[in-house]
Amino acid sequence: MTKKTILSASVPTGVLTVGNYIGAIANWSAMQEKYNCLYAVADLHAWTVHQDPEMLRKRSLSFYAQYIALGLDPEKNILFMQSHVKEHAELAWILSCFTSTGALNRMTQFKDKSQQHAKNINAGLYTYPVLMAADILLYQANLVPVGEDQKQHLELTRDLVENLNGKFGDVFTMPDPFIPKLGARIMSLQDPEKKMSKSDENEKNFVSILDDPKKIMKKVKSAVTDSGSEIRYDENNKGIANLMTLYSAFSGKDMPTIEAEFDGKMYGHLKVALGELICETLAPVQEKYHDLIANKDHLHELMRSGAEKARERATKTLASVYDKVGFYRV
Ligand code: ATP
Ligand code: LTN
Repeated sequence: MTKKTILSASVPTGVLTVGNYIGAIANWSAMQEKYNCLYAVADLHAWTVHQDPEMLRKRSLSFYAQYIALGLDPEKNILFMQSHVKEHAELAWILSCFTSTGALNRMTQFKDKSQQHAKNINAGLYTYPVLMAADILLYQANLVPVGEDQKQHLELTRDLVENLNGKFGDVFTMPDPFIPKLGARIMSLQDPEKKMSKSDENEKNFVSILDDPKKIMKKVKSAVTDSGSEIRYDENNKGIANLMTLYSAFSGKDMPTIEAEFDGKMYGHLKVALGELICETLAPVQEKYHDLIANKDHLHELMRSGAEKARERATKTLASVYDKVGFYRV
């Protein structure tokens, strides 16, 4: 049986957080054995909001190295930089001609981000979901692991597949979203009502993959919790529930086991145990990251090879689309 294809990506803005790790990258690496996986650093998407060019370049390399340090094996997965495969932009153009402005107007991420970046509501921000559809369809992905917030973009992708396959025959594979279980949504440390976000301006809200142990302990210890003291999982107690979710994700223990472990103990005990667990887990990741980043030539080699493998598939899909839509070929 041929393996199914998985594609996902994250945008190199801000810093990768433990939220990204638990909600995305840990799931990605769990799939590397069973599926054909492609994971991109979506640098083209980054420019939908303003970027400092040098910072973007640095972050893109850093994200790529963090993917590997967090467990994505470049031998088992195709790891690549989106801008290294120019077919993404080319297919996005075609797809944009089949996407109605009405559909784009309904995208909640566009509405949210337009409010956040009111001075820079650019056409790229508007057509962001079309580029994302191109990312997915170029590789004929069957499954797309994404968070709940990206489901609407995937629906738009599915509508495009229906539309184009209806007009031109089977051009694209219909992708399904692959949404991890709800517990995997990590909330902000200072405001557990909102999700932990990697581009949050307040760095106390997140633990970054590259934070040093002192910082991690400090951030976890100062996480907002309610005034109670009992360590019980209760969705209404968002602060403590979030710390328990993190503890569960990092330890692999379920909630009853965690409740038993902290029976009769205080919030402070859980915070210290969680902080230490995160530090322990991230120590080898950071070590690997620093080794990788010290050898840029090796990383560039991996990037070139990833892009080459990605391009092999992408050119096939794009050629077939160009044929179907009637571009003159010689
Ligand atoms: P930003 O806040 O900059 O928009 P983000 O932190 O939401 O970014 P994305 O690039 O949108 O990160 O997402 C990368 C992946 O990480 C997605 O699959 C997303 O669902 C997942 N992810 C992001 N934040 C969390 C979180 N707090 N908990 C669980 N998963 C998350
Ligand atoms: N929009 C996504 C990142 C992303 C993506 C993709 C995810 C860009 N291209 C293709 C899955 C498939 C996000 O913000 N998480």
